Amino acid sequence: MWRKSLLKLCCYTVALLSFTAAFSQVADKKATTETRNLYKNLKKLQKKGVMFGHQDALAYGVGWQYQEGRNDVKEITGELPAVFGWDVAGLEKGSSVNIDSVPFDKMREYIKLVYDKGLVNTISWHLDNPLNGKTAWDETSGSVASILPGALKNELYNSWLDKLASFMLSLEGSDGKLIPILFRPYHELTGNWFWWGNKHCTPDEFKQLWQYTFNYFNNKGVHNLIYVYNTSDFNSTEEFLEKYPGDSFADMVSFDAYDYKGPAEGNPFAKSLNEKLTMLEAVAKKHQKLAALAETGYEAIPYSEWWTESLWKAIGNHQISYVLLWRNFGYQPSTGRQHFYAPHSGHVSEKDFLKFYNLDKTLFEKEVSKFNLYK
Ligand code: BMA
Repeated sequence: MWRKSLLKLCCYTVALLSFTAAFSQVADKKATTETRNLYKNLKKLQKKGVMFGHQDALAYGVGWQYQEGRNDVKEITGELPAVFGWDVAGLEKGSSVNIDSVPFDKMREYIKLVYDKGLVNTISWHLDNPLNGKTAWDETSGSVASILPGALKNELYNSWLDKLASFMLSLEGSDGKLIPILFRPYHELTGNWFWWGNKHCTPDEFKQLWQYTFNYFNNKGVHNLIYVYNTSDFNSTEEFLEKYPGDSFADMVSFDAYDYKGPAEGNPFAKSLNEKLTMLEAVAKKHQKLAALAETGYEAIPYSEWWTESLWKAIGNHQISYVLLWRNFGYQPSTGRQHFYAPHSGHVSEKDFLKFYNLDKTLFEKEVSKFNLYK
């Protein structure tokens, strides 16, 4: 009798373990060991705190460009961010530099440096419109439909994916392993400003595009990607998930949100960010996915307490893997504005940023590299 019960118990345990294992697996069934480890470890780390990320952070900052060892956040805190964002727009056209003039050869070196330190790389793609050659901000409806199998621009799109695939496969760490990347294509999909955006394709077309891209990379042997689904604004979980390609095609759910107004009138940014994070967390929990605030910031940070009074008030009670601040370009002649989102030494929000940095639950270079994310 006791033998039978023991057998039953064993069966239950095995079933439970495989159920849990299935949930902690990356969408790409052939993902490399390092990619699988990263995913599994990010899930653990998400329970400890939120990693701080910054776009293009090793390439340039406010008042400097391509100076080895420099980084705006490190010059304030003594530590690098934990997550580094890169954008590969331009790669599809065979350009040697990206949309913001970062040479791809340098980007590859930075990505390696980040991986060698045990930190995290994420890639977005502001790709041109394959239908008409205009920029990512072109709003021609029907563009998504034009690159699906059998449609006019499918071959062209394939040739772009080939270029991206070779780039992904050229990312190698000092240990000779392929570097895992949090890949966030077709971002801010609920907005209307990109050709893949909300009004410009149907949910079905968008899902087809995502699944096609996923399968294409898979067939090309690209197995170092963790797929990040990303929206801009949304008012409900249904709206957030309207174009979600399915649990077998995504690993992380995320959105982008920027502050344009500051703390006046009840801090609308913090209030709405907090509400959206509550919805995001619910989605992440239900679908057993990682969660992130994939882009945020208040351009030039005119509010000196923004880090603790706005950002942290909104995110502090939520479980998210990382928060990424957009790029520190500096003065942008095309807009006549200062374009930066993380502080630099001497900035009015420096003191407050140090408070944010010192919080137990904000994670930077040291804590994250100790975590051995790829092992
Ligand atoms: C935008 C701005 C642009 C940039 C683009 C792609 O939000 O920062 O200046 O070209 O992202 O990185």
